[in-house]
Amino acid sequence: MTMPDHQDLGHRDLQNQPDHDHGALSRGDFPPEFTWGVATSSYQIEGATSEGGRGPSIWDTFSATPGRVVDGDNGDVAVEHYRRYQQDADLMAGLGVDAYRFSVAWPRIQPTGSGPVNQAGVDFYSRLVDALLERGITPWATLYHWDLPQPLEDLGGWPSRDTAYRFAEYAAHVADALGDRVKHFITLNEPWCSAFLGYGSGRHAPGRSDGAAALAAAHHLMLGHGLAVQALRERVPDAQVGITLNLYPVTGAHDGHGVDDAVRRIDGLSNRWFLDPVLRGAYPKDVVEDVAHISDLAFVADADLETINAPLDFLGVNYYTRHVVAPGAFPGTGLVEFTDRGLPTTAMGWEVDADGLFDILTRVTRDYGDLPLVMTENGAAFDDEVGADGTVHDPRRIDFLAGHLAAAARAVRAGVPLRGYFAWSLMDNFEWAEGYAKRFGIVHVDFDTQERTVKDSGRWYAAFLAGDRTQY
Ligand code: IFM
Repeated sequence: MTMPDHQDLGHRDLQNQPDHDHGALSRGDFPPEFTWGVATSSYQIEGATSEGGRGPSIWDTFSATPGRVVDGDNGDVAVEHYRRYQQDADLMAGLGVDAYRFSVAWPRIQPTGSGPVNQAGVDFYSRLVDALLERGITPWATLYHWDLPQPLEDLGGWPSRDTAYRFAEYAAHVADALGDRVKHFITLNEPWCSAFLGYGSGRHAPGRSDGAAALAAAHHLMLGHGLAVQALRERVPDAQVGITLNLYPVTGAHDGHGVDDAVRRIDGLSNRWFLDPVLRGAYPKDVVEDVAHISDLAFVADADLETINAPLDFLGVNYYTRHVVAPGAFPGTGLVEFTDRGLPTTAMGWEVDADGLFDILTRVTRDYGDLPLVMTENGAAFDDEVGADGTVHDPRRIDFLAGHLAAAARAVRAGVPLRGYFAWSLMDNFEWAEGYAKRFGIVHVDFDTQERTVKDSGRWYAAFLAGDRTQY
């Protein structure tokens, strides 16, 4: 099917598109130039944390702290991608993907977070990029997927303004080293997680629990993003540059009193707190009021929002589930409860809600305009096992992917300028605070032997990419 020019669709009702072609889906339901890929991140797959001059990151420190990660797991070995990147590039080529989204580990490029580059670190990513290009796979590099150099955390971390400037310098180094071959850059992955899980709830590294610090971290992450966009554009003028946000449709659990306000609050903090500065150059006023008892946002300096609002080539959207909310037990406090609706869940306990993908994509286009969107992550964890015959049957992951791709195709038909889709993840890996207990890969990894086995879902994705029409 051909993609209508999105400019013509600005006034269409994005929510009321007919759901034709129900029951079968193929790559042909997406625009011909659509990018199909798989995604990973450095700390989750590389291992070799002490090799090649890499410095320590906040995730090394956090994982080494008892009680922080399930089973005391860490990324020291992970899935040995640092050593096995050629084999992994072969896997991707076997799947038939167009593109690979990986992240560059800041502590490999600058072991202390500032100063000159560590050549061994640059060389690793250079070899990886070459391995991809040799196989016809387009590299998409994320600059920050959560592995902040520990020395920068020791100096204050993301709540400190200086970290934003260090990030821009690091971005410039990566652009200088890889920009001759890498033309797709994502500045940050999910700054909501870095800020609010890292500095607010303490569930992620560096494990701090301080609301004011979390808000400052969010601001400096976005400032770092804006500065990095400038650095990338100066050095790689033909680069496509974006940022990846984890976005959620937010729905009320019932129609009762206070539900609309609960929805507004969670949508504000989960989505608009990042979308509005990045795409409109302003913080949402209602959320500024919501958080006033935590922070006066004195860290927002003149012109910061202009920097954060740097023009982008695309917005990366990571989608996993919907938030369903209700007012909490203490009326008037603004506290909100997260509930579920009894839908099937993944091993993460997240409800499987493909319609939510349609809802969030159409919402972003309706509220923020025609910026191209790329699904930079979508996938599911299930308790996969290798069968006696050596295969991994994961029918629920196939259903998940097919259902979400169908929702994405529907969004395209509704006029959303969606340009790409990256399955999370290429292979099982270190799932942060969950350690190795949650498997998101379309390729299974035996964490003892490092053997890779393409799961049924990987075979399904390969067949889809090869043009097969599949039922969903
Ligand atoms: O594994 C993570 C990834 O690093 C960021 N997005 C969500 C994934 C699943 O939790």
